Amino acid sequence: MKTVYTCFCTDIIHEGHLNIIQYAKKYGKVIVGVMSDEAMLHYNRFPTISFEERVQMVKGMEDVSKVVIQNDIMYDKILCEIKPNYVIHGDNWKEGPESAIRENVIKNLEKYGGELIEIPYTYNENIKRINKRLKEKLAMPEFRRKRLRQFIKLRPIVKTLEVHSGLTGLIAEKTVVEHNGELDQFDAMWISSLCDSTVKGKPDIELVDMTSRCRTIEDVMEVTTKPIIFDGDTGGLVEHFVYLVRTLERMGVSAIIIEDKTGLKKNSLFGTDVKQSQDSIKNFSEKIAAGKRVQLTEDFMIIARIESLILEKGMEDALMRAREFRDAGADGIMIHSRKKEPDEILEFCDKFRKEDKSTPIVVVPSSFSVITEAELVEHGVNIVIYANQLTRSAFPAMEQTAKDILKYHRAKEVESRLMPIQQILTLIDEL
Ligand code: SPV
Ligand code: MG
Repeated sequence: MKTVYTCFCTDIIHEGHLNIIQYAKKYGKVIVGVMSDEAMLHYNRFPTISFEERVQMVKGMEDVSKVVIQNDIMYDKILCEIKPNYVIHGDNWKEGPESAIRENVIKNLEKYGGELIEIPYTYNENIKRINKRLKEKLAMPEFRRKRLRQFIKLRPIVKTLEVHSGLTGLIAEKTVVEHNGELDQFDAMWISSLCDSTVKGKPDIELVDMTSRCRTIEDVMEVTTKPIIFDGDTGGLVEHFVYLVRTLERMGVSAIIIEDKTGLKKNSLFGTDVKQSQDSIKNFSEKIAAGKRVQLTEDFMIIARIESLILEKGMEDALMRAREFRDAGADGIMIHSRKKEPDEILEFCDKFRKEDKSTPIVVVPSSFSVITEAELVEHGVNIVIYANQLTRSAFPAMEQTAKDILKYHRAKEVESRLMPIQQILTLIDEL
C-alpha cells in the first residue's frame, strides 16, 4: 500500500486538518509528522499545548495510520527516513517564507520519485476565529509571562528585538525571514529605556515616568503575543522597585533588567564620558532580594545588569558582582560593554560560565555588533538583545523623507522609498 505524509505544526485540529487527512487517505496509508517545539519556534506561533499533547491529539485522529516526530522545519531527514510516495500540504505555502519549505520538499521528493499533492487551503470564518482565540490566549498575562523561561529552555539563544510602540511590536511579532534555507523569527521584545525616551524626544535619564513606560508596554501588548523584557534602568528606590515588580508581573511582562547604577542614570553607551556612579554590591543585592520577595509567580525574572566594564572597574569586579547578585536572587546576569570588539564580554562569559553553568546570561551587542548569535551561544549566552536598531534605522529614514519633501515641495520624489499604503494596512490585524 502506498504512503502519504503530512506534517502538522498545530495545537488544535480544525476542519482544515481533517480535509487534508480525508484527501490523503485516498492515496494510501496516512503518516502524520508532528513538528517539534524547537522547529516550530523558528517560524510559527508558540504552541499552547505541549509536544506530548500534540502527539496524542494527532494519534487520536481517525484515518491516521502512524504518527512520527519531525524535528526539523525542512524535510530532508524525515523524507529520507520514511520515503512516502506522496507528501500532501495545503497550497498556502506557495508564497512568503514558507515557500522555502515547499521547495525543500519538492527537491527531496525528486530524489526518489515521490510526488507532492497540494490541496486548496481551507480558510473560513471558523478557522479564523480559532486562530484568533489561540493568539489571544498567548497574549494573556499568565501565558505570556512564563514564555521567556520557556524560550530559554527551548532556544539556543533567545533573540530579542527592541520595540517602543504597537507598530514596532508588530514588526517583532510578525517578521519571519527565509535565508540560506532556514526560517527564523524573533522570540522576545525589549522595551528599552533609551528608545522609549528617544521616541518621546526625551533624554535617557529615567525622566520618562513609569506610568508612561507602562503605557508603552500596554501598546505593545495590545497587538502582540511575544514575551517582554523591560528595561527598568536602576529600578529606582527599593521602596518603589517592589511596586514596579508587582505591576509588571501582573501585566504579564516576563522580566525586568535593572542596572547597578545609582543617582542620575545616564545611558551606558556614554561610558566614562559622563559622570555615572555604580551602586554598592550591598545596596543592589538588597534591591534584587526585595524584588524577589514580593514576586507572586515563579515565572517573572529579575535580571541584574552589571556596569563594571562600562565604568572601567575591571573584570574581577564584574565577576564578583555577578556572583553576589545571583546569590541575592537574580534570575539572570546582563553584562554590558561599549567596546567595538566583543573580547571583554566573551572573557566575562567564559569565566562566569566556568563557575556557573546555568544562570542565564544576557548580552546587548550594540557597539560590538560584529559578534554573531552562534558565537554568543558558544560562550554560553542565553539572551541577545538588539536594543536600539529599529529606532536607529527609522530616524534617518524619516529625516531624509522630511528633507526631501522640503526640497522638492511635494512628496512624489520620496514615493519610491515608501511602503505602499496597502501593505501597511495589512500589517494591522482587524478584529
Ligand atoms: C537601552 O536600550 O535602553 C539600554 C541598553 O539600556 S544601552 O542603551 O546599550 O545601555
Ligand atoms: Mg536603558
